[in-house]
Amino acid sequence: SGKRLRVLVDMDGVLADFEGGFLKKYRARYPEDPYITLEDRRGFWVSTQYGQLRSDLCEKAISIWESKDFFIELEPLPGGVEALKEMAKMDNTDVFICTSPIKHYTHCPYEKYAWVEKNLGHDFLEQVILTRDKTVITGDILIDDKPDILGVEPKPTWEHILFTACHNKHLSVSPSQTRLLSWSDDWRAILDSKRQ
Ligand code: UMP
Repeated sequence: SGKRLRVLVDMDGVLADFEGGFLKKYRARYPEDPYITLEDRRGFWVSTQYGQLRSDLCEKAISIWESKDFFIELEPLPGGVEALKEMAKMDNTDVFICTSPIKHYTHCPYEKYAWVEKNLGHDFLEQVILTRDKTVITGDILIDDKPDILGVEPKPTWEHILFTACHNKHLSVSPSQTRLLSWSDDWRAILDSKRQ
């Protein structure tokens, strides 16, 4: 009953395995350099933690996701594609993929669309929102692995559901913050709790 539910779903770290894809390609390209295991990842910004490990590693990390084929070759995270397809078929539910492209725009925006077409199908391209500021996008729920989602709108319409990732799993978040531990977790109950 009532109005439609609008669900915004982040891409990197929620649908696509950014961290796993990064580490694999970083180690292949810089085999002599130190790296951070996924177990030891802390903080949203990979480049910041690599820069703390050794100052030259910040730009080496950035070189990985600025490379051609980085974003298109990311593996889907377990259950994400299936969950999105199911969500999109639900009554009174609108699903959008809401993702921030990097500013080095040569490959990333194109490959994000190509990833959606490859993994979710051509029709799902209608649901893609590329934005560097998610606070200006209206929705009921935003499922995202970034702990702090800030922008020009101080009161976004959506409730942030924190999707657990290697970099945020140790964070103690506020009691009011809901987590989705993985796509095996009860995302349907979270959606239902937001329906009027
Ligand atoms: N990203 C960086 N630096 C990092 C980690 C990620 O620029 O250290 C990029 C990858 C994604 C974007 O394109 O930031 C994050 O987008 P969202 O997951 O917030 O949509």
